[in-house]
Amino acid sequence: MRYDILINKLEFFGFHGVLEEEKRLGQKFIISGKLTVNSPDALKEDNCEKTVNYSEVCHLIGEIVEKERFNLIESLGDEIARRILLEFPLVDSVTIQVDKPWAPIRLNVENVAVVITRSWHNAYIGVGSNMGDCRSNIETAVKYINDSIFNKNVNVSTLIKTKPYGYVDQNDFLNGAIAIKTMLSPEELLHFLQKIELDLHRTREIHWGPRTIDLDIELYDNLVINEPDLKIPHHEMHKRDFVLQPLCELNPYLVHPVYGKYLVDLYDEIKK
Ligand code: PH2
Ligand code: MG
Ligand code: MG
Repeated sequence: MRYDILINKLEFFGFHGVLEEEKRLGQKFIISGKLTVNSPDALKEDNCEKTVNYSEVCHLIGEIVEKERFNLIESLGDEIARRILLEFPLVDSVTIQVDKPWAPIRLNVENVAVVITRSWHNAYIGVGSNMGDCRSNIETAVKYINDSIFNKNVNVSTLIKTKPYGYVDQNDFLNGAIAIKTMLSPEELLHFLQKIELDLHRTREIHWGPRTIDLDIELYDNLVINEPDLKIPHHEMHKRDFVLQPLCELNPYLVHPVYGKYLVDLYDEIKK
């Protein structure tokens, strides 16, 4: 059962702001939020253990607003949303409004505010390596993904040795797939993966050429994105056995959002 918990106008005194006097004198911040909870049992059992205790959420918000310091109310709102998602696993999605009623703008204004939403998304990442110690490169990339404060539930498929596809004059690859729950947007996830590639000394000399690590977003929920530098689903995933085989091991009944077919069926088509 999915339902919403609303928190209206929690008041705190904090020291967030860009101006020196805001950091020194502090001011009032008012937080409101909507948490979407997914709990199969809370309503059936009438049991607080099976839901999200709003009192704990309010105290967590207080800790952040009163003890931490941000320049932007955007950053404050995002930190509150992120911490609620991480600390309350039954929350799927959270929207936080931060009001700053005393904002020093030398005009009469009732209030300025930001509204930030963060949610858990299911993403599937294809991983490949054919330079250096391939297994260790992939393990390092998985560690980066696991350690990120924006991800949870990281699952890695079996790693398989594959022949190079496309540009064939290069070493065999080690390939796999990684399933994650992430609160990063698709663009943020792309940048996060590119940063890992850079840290692992990925260079881009030959298109589709040898690489220490390649991390591609294959699927992100059932989203379709067609931007010059970001295509989801990965535009070649349905043709590649080294992508489909490990993905099918993790979840054969994922549906490709463009072709509307199960991955296991797409994999059968290219195996023929
Ligand atoms: N990646 C490519 C090009 N060709 N071939 C295999 N076997 N595995 C890969 O990961 C791979 C490839 C471009 O990303
Ligand atoms: Mg690739
Ligand atoms: Mg790539």
